[in-house]
Amino acid sequence: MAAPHPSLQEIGRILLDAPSIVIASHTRPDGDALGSTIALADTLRELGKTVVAVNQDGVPQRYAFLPCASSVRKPGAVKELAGAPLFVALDTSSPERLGDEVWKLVANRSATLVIDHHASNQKFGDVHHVNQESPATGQLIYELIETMDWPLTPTARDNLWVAMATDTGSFQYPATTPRTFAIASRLLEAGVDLSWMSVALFQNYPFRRLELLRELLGTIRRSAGGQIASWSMSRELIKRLGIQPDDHDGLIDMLRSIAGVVVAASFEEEADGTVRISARSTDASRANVAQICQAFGGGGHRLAAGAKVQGTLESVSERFLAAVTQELDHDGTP
Ligand SMILES: [Mn+2]
Repeated sequence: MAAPHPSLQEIGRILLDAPSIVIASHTRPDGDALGSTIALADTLRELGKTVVAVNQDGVPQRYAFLPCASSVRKPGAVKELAGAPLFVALDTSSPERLGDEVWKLVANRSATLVIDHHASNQKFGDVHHVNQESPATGQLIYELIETMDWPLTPTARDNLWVAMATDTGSFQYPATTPRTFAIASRLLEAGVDLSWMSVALFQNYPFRRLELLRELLGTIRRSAGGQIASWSMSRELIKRLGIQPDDHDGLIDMLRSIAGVVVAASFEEEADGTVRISARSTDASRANVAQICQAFGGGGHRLAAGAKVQGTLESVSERFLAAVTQELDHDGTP
């Protein structure tokens, strides 16, 4: 295969040379995971390749509107794979995040190609294109398509828009660059229906999301002199309201957007006796949440990271808040 740090040209060549390809992204997929998966799969199919797109958790209701969403299957629904496929893992920093069933499906793969933008990427494949400067994996897929002079299909266009719009927090997060806007502009020129897209993405939530928010607001905790804001989601609450994992996508931004907050944290009690931590930082120089979450067995980006930790809601949140407080103290600011 190619050099350890292959160019997009080399990545494109590897994809073109593969007789068949399986593309997957991380469990509990977000807009970037699904958008890049569908966009790359559709582009390669347009080029005549045999492509299977999978996600262990399938496509959540929130993203069912994505063009060709139904082309992403759960691994169990894939009956047969032709030969030894090239396996492409998108937007996924560690092998565990793909899920066991995906690895089982690609047991006879010829090689693993990783395309990602997480700084914490563990380089678990044979060939890696990891660019942590990129605000979204979708932006890397666009660069690949442009570099290779491949056609931009309407499906790829719309899915790349969703990938970039969601992972940049509607083009607001610091990783958003002039290049991001240049690509967004090209996607709009190519025909993205912006108002339809915005309604589908941000103005079409189920009522239970608001019911959840009402409850979460009652659990808000501020610590470290208002520099940390957090809330907790108990199993009981999740069951009572019938909350789906994607129902609270982005709600944590409400905590992050409070004046003076450096770290926002959300704690979610899981059915398996673990607590899922989501953390956001407003200032990477004061609190790098990827680093803090790594100490808890997780990972992510400097400003957005997470972990899954064994323990009760109370014990895990106490430990995590203590670690964040220490990090903020360490910085020397009161
Ligand atoms: Mn991403």
